Amino acid sequence: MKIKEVTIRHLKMQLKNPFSTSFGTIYNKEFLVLEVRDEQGTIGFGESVAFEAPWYTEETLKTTWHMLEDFLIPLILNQEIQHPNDALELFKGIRKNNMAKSAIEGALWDIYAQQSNQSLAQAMGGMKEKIEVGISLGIQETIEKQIEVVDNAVKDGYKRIKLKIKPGWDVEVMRVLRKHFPDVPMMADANSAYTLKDIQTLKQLDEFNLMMIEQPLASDDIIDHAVLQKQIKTPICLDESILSLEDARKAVELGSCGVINIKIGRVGGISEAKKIHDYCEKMGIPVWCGGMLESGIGRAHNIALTALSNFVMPGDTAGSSHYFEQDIITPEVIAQDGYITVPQEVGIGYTPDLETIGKYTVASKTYK
Ligand code: OSB
Ligand code: MG
Repeated sequence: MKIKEVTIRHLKMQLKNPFSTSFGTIYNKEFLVLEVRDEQGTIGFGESVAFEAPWYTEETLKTTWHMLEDFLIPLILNQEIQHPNDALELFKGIRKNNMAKSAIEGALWDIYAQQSNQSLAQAMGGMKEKIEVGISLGIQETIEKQIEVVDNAVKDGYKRIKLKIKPGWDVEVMRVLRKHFPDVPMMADANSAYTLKDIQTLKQLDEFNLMMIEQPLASDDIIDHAVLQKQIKTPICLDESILSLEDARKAVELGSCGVINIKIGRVGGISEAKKIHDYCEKMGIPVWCGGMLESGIGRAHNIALTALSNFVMPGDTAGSSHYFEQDIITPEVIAQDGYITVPQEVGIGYTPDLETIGKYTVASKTYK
C-alpha cells in the first residue's frame, strides 16, 4: 500500500458514566480518529487513545496531533508499505509518543486486513470466535453506590469486575465488596497511587482473593514492583509500566509482575502488542487487553487483538452502551453474557458511521 491521504478528526463524546480513578474524574471522552486512504482508495481507521491531560501517560490529545502532523504522517505519506509491521521501522527515529504512532499503525492494519481479504483478528493471527469480557468500574461517591454498580455489572454478565482503588478507598471497600460478592472474580487497579511505604495496606489486600492488583506503584517503576511482588501473594499486573517488549522482558525477568495488561496505544501499536503477547505466551505470563474508554474504532482493534491465544483473562472491553449514548460504528459492540463475538468480516468488522462521527467532531484537518 501507498498512503495518499490522512484525515485527523478531534471528537468529543459525553461519557454515560463519569469515570473516576485515583487521579480524578473524566466526564467527556475527547480523542482523535484517523482516516487513512491508500492509492487504491482503501480506507483504514485508527484511534488515538491519548486523553486531554497527561495523567495516564505523558501524551495528550494535542501532543499526539503535533506528532502526527509534524513527524509521523510525513514519514508514511507516499511510502511503499508491504505490511503494517513496516511502520515500526519507519517510526524508529521517533522516540516514544506511542499513542500517536499507534493511531496511524492501527489504520494501516485495517487497510492491510481489507486488502488481504481477512478480518483484522485473522490478519493478526487471532483464532478465537468470541472473547471473554470484564468491566472496569470507576470510584463511586459512596460505598452503597459502589455496591450497586458492581451488582449491575454482575447482572450484566461481565466475567470479572475491576475496581479502581486509591489511598483511603481500598481495604475497607474491598472488604465490603468481597462480603457482598463472595464468588465474583474481582481485581483492583490503583493507577500508581501507592509507594512501598504503603506496603502494609497493600498486604492487607491479599485477604480478598483478588485475581490481581494492577499498577499499584509508580508508572515508570519495575524495581519496587518486584520488591512488592515478593511480599504479597496476589499477582501484580503491570499497565502503565510496560511500554514495549523490552519493558515486558525486564519486568518478567525481575519478577515485577505475574500478569500484563496490554494496551495497543500504550505500547505503540498492534505489532508491538503482538510481540509482547508472544513473549508472555512463551514465558507463561497471562495477558489481557486493557481499555482507554475507546470509541468503537479503538474497541474494534482491541477485540481483534484479544482473539490471540494468550489473552486468557477477560479484558476491559465492555460493550459500547456502557460508555456512550451512541457509538460511532455500526453495529455497536455488544457484550452478551460476558462475551463479545469477534467479527469475521474483512477489516475491523464494524462500519465507522461518518454521520455520527461528524456530529461529534469539533476540529479536523486533512494531510496529503
Ligand atoms: O488504568 O486501565 C486503566 C481508563 C482510562 C485510563 C486508564 C485505565 C482505564 C480503565 C478503563 O481502567 C478501561 C475501559 O473501560 O476502557
Ligand atoms: Mg490500569
